[in-house]
Parts: sequence; structure tokens; C-alpha cells
Amino acid sequence: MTATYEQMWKDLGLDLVAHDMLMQVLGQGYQDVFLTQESRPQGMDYFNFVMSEVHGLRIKELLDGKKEGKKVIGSFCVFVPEEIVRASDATLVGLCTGADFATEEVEKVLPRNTCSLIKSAFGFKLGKVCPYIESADMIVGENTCDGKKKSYEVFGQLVPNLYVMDLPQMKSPEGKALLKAEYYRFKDRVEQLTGNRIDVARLKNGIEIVNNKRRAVHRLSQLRKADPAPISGLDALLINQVFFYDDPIRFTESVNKICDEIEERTKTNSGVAAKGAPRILLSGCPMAVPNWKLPWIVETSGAVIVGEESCVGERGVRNLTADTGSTLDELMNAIVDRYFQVDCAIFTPNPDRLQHVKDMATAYNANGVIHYGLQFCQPYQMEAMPVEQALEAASIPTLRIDTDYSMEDVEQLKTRVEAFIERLR
Ligand code: BJ8
Repeated sequence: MTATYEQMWKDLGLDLVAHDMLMQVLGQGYQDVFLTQESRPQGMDYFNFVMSEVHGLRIKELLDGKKEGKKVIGSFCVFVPEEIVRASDATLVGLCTGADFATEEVEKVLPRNTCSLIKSAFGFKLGKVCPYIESADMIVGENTCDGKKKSYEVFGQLVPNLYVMDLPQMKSPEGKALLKAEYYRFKDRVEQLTGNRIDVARLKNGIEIVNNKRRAVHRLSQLRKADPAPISGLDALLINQVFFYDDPIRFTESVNKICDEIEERTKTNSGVAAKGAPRILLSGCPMAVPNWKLPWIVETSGAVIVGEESCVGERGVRNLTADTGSTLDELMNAIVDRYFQVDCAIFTPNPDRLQHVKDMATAYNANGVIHYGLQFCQPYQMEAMPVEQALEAASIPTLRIDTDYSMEDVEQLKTRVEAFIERLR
């Protein structure tokens, strides 16, 4: 891949030496974590390919699209409405936030006690290793947690095209009105960027494309309820991660294809783990590529992950956007209604999330829940306690893990996870 795309990366301004190093680590990590798994569905070949070309062919596709006038919009949060981006014939991509990079440089501009996810975004920019950031015509930041909100003030000095979306903190009528106003402002900005006016037909089309993507992931989630689990949590997480990068129509087809295969598996009671293996629901902070540490520890300790209560998982895709409106305002209201249900921990109070975690544990027949909080993430770390209390009160065993992107605590985490799995047995 390196030779084929070297000029492209150079033109994007990447640091080729650092990028090469990143690709090597990523490739090795992928090999160790994913390709060593047994009984993977054949359909994972497609996702292996996507990952092998995540900085190659996919970037070339985006750049080819740009030559034809198609804009690329980068985002860090599931509150950025993809429907509006699609309606303007632009492409939305999730930006890299799943690994430590250029930490020394990052800590010159951000406090050390910033969560790994934010530091990662800065590291990929400062280290010049993310072709997505460099390809983006606009990068959307959002006022969610304090860390992100304040860090965008600094990020705005590193990139020329940052757009900040304000978001409510409470699920009140005033909060909803703010979201609506911000989505209209975003629509106007996207129209200005792309030169494409968003009308009813275009917005309906955008809604349909994104809903279909979500429907395919819902189908996969339903199939994961089977025992034995027909797909590993790692592979399902990977599919949820690719959701943010791939062409949406191709992604939908590929997920449906793997679901056909998995459906057959469930009919013959075959799976990736033994029937009755402990089943875990993960809950908490999003896990972006290549953050596979905790799922890898869990699934190499004898348990299988059957669901993710996460923005890279069910929180991000839970609801569809109604497409029945016949005016632009009705469709915009439907988009607002859909996103206003996202139960991110930045909301206060946030009772829906407690209910969703409990409901998911029951629906996926999970024996226990592991709450994953990134260090220095106040919203999720603070919410971990009520989540744990609510689950334990419902007799669902819960383990709270706070970690970061380093590998230093792997042994210690493994010991805790193994003890938890023992408890579930
Ligand atoms: S909707 S979860 S994607 S904000 S881990 S940066 S919260 S300190 S990522 Fe998120 Fe949107 Fe919410 Fe989802 Fe802050 Fe916590 Fe870091 Fe986080």
C-alpha cells in the first residue's frame, strides 16, 4: 500500500516517516487482535480489506470525489447529522481518535489530564498522520463535554476549517429549540460549502441512506442475541467503527451480506464461542479505531461481548429518522427528534441511559456489564456510579473500568476482567 499512495499522502502534507510507523503498528495490531480470532464469518474479509485500505483506497476515493466537487466533512461526534451532509452530496467521515500519537507535542497545547480521545485527535493532527483531517473541507467540533468544548478553541488554531456546533446540555424544550436552531445553522453552512441547496427530495434521500445504514447494524445487533454468539464482539465493534469511514451504500450492503451469513450460523447453532460462554455488554465511552484494548482483553479471557452501549455502537444508531414529512421543516424536525434522543452522558440529568443499559443487558442476554470510562472523562466516569448502582440493583453484575489508550495497564486489567468473568460463571 505504501508505495502506491506515497505521493497522495505527501500531497496531503503527511509526515511520511511518522505515518509509515503508525501504519506498521496499526497493521501489526490488527494482525494480532483480529486475524488470530477463530471461526470468523467470511464476510469479515470485506472489513479486513477496508481496514487495510483505510488510509489508502478510501482516501483516494474521497480525493477523487473532491475533484468532481464532492466535499468531505470530518466529525468527532454522533450529534453531527449525517442526513444533512448526505443531502448536500458531501461525505461525512469520523476523524481518528483511537490511539495515542505525538503525545509530547499534544501536551504542549493541552493539559496532561485531558482524556485520551481528545489528545488523540490533536496527536493525529500535530503528528501529521491523519489523511482524513487533511482531506476534510470542513471539520465539525461540537460543544459536548468541557474537554472537547475548550479544546476546540485550541484546535481551531491548528486547522483552517473548524466549524463549532453548539449543543444543549438538558433535554428541555429550550434544549430542543437550541438543537433545531443549530441544525438549521449547520444546514446553511453545508449548503454554502457545497453549493448544493438542500430541498425536500434531497433531504429524504439523505435520511434514507443513513437509515438504511442503521437498519443493517440493527440487524447485526439482533443476530448477536443468539447463544452461541455468531460473531465476536471485536468483529462487531470493527463493523461499528467502519460505519464512520466507509461509503454508506457499500457499507450497508456489506453488513447485510455478513448478516445473511450469520443468520445461517444461528440456524445451525454455530458460533465464535462455546454455547453458554459468559456474555458481556460493554457500556460507556466510544471506542474509535484502533482502540481495541478492552474488547481484546475480554475476549481473550473466555467471555464474548454481545453488545456496545456506546456511540460506536447502539447509542449512535439506536433510532431511525422519520421520513414521512413533506416539507423541509417537517424533515428537519424529524432529524432533531431523532438526535435529541441520543443519551450521551453530557446531558443532565440523563435517566434514559440508565434504562437503556439495563434494557440492553436483558435484550442481549448479557450475564454482566463492563462500564468503560476513559480517564479524565468526567461525564462517563461520573455516570459510571449510577449505572453500576442501577445494574446491581437489577441483579446484573457490573465491573467499572477506567483506563486510557496506553498498554501499560493491560496485565492489571486482564486480572480484573478474568476475576469478573469468574464471578459470572
Ligand atoms: S454523543 S459520547 S461521540 S460527545 S471520552 S471527549 S465525553 S471527556 S466522546 Fe462523545 Fe458525542 Fe457524547 Fe457520543 Fe469528552 Fe469523555 Fe473524552 Fe468523550
